[in-house]
Amino acid sequence: MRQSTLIFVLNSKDEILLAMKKRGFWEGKWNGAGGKVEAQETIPQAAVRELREETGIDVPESVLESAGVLHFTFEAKPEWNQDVSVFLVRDYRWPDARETEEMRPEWFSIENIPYDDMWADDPYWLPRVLEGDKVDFSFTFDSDGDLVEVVEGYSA
Ligand code: 8OG
Repeated sequence: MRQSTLIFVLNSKDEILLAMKKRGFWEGKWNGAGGKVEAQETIPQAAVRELREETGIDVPESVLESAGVLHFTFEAKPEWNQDVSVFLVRDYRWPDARETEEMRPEWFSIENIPYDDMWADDPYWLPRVLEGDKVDFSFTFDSDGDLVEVVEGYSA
């Protein structure tokens, strides 16, 4: 199974860093930083690398807080099926994120997360992650790209 990472950075002003993908399949959606774990990497190493590549924010592995796992099934594209390890970085201060070729980062109030322009499953688990819960969900998308099944406690 393909392994991916997803990292949300929080600052001390109750803001969350989201990034707008500028091109490719996820174009036009806000999301955390993240991506595929390469063969020679551990999951935390991949999280640190993706965060740096996509936002310019460079943190040590020790500040990554594990926030759980999300399992995705794409009925029309099984090769996209993946397990995503979610991480939080809390109380991040400096230096600020920078725009990269791939991503345009922006800080949002955690009271005002733009769920309408995010993945359909995010409202199920992101609020819980922000409350400090460790999440464990499975989401299935059908061939139209619609979210058709939500299962909590999938890995248990
Ligand atoms: O490298 P790749 O393009 O596969 O990376 C996909 C990124 O998107 C990775 O960080 C995991 C993340 N991701 C999914 N599905 C979902 C989802 O439903 N919601 C959110 N917020 N992120 C997702 O692959």
